[in-house]
Amino acid sequence: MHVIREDGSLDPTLDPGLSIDQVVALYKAMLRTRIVDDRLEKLQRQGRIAFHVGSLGEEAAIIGAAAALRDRDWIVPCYREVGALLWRGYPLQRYVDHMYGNAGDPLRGRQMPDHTFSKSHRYLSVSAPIGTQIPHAVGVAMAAKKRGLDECVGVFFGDGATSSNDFHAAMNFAGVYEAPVLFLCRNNGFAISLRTEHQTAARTMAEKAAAYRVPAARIDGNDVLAVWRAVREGVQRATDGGGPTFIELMTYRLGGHSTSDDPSIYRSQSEVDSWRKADPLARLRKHIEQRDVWNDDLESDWRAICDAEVKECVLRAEEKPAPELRGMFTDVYAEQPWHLREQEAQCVGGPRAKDEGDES
Ligand SMILES: Cc1ncc(C[n+]2csc(CCOP(=O)(O)OP(=O)(O)O)c2C)c(N)n1
Repeated sequence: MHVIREDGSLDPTLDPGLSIDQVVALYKAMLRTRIVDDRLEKLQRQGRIAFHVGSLGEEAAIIGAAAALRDRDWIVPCYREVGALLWRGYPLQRYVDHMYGNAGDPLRGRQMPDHTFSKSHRYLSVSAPIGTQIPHAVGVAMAAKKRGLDECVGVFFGDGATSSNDFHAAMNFAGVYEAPVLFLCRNNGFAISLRTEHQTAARTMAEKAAAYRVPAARIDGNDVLAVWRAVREGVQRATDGGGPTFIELMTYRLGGHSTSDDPSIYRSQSEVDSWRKADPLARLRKHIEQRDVWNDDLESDWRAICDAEVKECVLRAEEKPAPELRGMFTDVYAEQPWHLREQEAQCVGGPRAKDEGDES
């Protein structure tokens, strides 16, 4: 399904009717996410952060879906959806602090970079094992249903995750109990280096939903308005008591799997270049330029604002100290057990504690 046509015009029969301000807000969020991504990748290459998993080329799928969910709906992410968290207003500084694992990181440097969470933004913790978040999402949805709450859950995962046990357990459960959950499958063509057609015999990911009697749609994930429309329809179904929806968002991972990956080993530059022509940002920009609400000046102003914002967050993050060493012993239990007290005493007398003292 396409809403924004090749020439930038909208298909009037499919236009979801967002205001022009909402459409521009989507574009700005997508561009901001891309600028953040680009800076984090450079910081990793410079050895200033350890790791980053980006969303280059998948911004429409991620931000379009986040925008179509309501504030009270839960997002259960994979690891590539920080754009959805930023869309919900999560402070960029807190995210950059997390990427540095410094004292400002809510996870105190104990998780991998890009594995953050925010309860107040209804964004569950990223879990690194593939597919494990999918049954969690169905559980959250079932809890909302049992409590009679008007809430649903959007769970993100990649095409590769549809080959995991957890995907099938979650789909089965959601189908049987009509859980108010949206399965948001970003089909970006790869599970790291493995192409989709090599990890599943299914022709589409959406057809897997049929086995569980879960209604499914397969749409252009690089068309942010098509994403918005499909996800909002799923939200409506869930809130009407119609249960789950599976949405296959067809897209392409323009960057590496993560900063630890070299995609040139398993795919050609010409393939990537051909997908660049379907860049979701270029598509949306064409549309908003046509409607006279965007131009080169506004583009460079917004880029400058985002660049300055990220730069400032990086400067602040680099000024912050490492998390306090004793924190890992003191914030685990309400009352510290004797063995942690002992370990804490040994640790704070050890060599790393000395470094901490030297720095302060
Ligand atoms: C259970 C498990 N097996 C293997 C991995 C290693 N791994 C990390 S990401 C990934 C690929 C996942 O691909 P997909 O679900 O398509 O998501 P994408 O990265 O393309 O967004 C794999 C195999 C893991 N994290 N967990």
